[in-house]
Amino acid sequence: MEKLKTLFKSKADALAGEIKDIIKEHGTKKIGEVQLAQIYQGMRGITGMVYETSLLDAQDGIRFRGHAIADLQKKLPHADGGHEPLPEGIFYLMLTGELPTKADVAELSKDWAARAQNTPAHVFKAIDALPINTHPMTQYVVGVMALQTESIFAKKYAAGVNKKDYWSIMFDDSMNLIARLPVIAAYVYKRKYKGGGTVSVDPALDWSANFAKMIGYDKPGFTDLMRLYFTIHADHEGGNVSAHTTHLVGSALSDAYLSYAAGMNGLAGPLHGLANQEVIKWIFEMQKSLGSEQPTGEQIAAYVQKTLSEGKVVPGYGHAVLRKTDPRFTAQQEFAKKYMPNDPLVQTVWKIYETVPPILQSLGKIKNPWPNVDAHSGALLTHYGMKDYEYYTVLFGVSRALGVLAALCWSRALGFPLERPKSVTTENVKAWLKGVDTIWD
Ligand code: HAX
Repeated sequence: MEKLKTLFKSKADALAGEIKDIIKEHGTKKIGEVQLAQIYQGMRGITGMVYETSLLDAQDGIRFRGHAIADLQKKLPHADGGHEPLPEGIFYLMLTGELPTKADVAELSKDWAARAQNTPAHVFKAIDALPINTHPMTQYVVGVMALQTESIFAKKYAAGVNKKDYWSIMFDDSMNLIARLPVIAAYVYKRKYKGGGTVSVDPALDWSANFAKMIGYDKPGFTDLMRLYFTIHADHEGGNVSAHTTHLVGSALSDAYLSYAAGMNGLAGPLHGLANQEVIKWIFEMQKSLGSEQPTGEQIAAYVQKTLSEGKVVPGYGHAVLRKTDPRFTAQQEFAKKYMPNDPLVQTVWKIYETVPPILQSLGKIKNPWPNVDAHSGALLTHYGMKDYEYYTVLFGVSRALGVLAALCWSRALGFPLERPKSVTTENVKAWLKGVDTIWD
């Protein structure tokens, strides 16, 4: 992978120079202003960090280095016989800003398969120490944390390393970690749902095909679904909980393992990545409660009202930034239209899509009534037989590694400092409102 590493470094050096000049010339210019409500309400809309790998537009959705998902489905290399982009390609794109060739992507597949060999036994032992009913996300994060013994960054930092070399050891750690994540994820799956067993990587397969094979899902279509899934969940600019957490923890010079594990703990929250399990759970509960596999629009509407009246959210709907249907939802809907248009669960997801937005809109307080990425994925996985919905967020987590670790390489290469925003107390705020000098003035 020397070629990719060298290409990344050349891009990073060029950008680091530009950033230096930008700060020197324009560093005192203001970007927006912060309103009091924003600091109480989750810092929505405050531009507060630089994150190179992707950018989210409220109307158009995510752009990976300027490319929309629908374009990338055509522009990124596919596996022989496959119809969806290989996630290796989106990693290459996020890391370098360049679209990879088929050969670039094949090289990455081979490199990751090689790095994934001989995952240390203590990683599996650490997972095995947990009760079997432990949530798969917890088992996954414990596996990642156990693998931290392999961090080159941590070892070299302890021995004393020049800060100019941080990028290189962050790159090596990121590549090793990404390579082994499907192994950890597959081990957790087999342990929890298939009575256990070892997992091993086939050097001839790509990252997604290896994962599908390790978990025992070799049905036609599932591997391609994994390629699409791992591509579209990879990144969503820097402010979302998993990306921001990884970035924040990494800013303390925590290594890739520590930083990514922290991000995964954020992904495991129900308002973020866990929403994919919540969606399918909610649909199964609705079907059970109504005694119907394919409820009508009226039945769904009544169930949505019941959910809202119980003080719960409708999972899979709404977004902190997006104000339109998530293009990641649309990409999955297109996949379903092509391969499983008559699946009753898929049709129910589409019926929910017709029914929910007007109801949420009518409440008058929800800024985005449209579906997000999590509204569709469970129906696709269930179609291929994967009904173990508590596992779904692990799949999201494997994919998210591509974005947050590419971004972490950028943060170290650009020498981004420790992140440390200012906080205030309500006492401060009240004093400030009365015109008293406060510590932030
Ligand atoms: N169902 C019911 N109420 C909702 C709602 C939904 N789907 N989405 C937003 N609201 C409510 C909020 O809870 C909030 O209510 P209160 O004022 O009573 O606190 C109000 O509408 C305003 O919220 P908002 O400004 O529109 O949305 P936020 O930026 O605060 O929150 C969330 C964004 C994604 C957290 C929110 O839409 C939500 O809870 N959605 C359901 C959970 C979900 O699908 N999460 C996954 C999001 C995508 C993602 O990260 N995937 O990993």
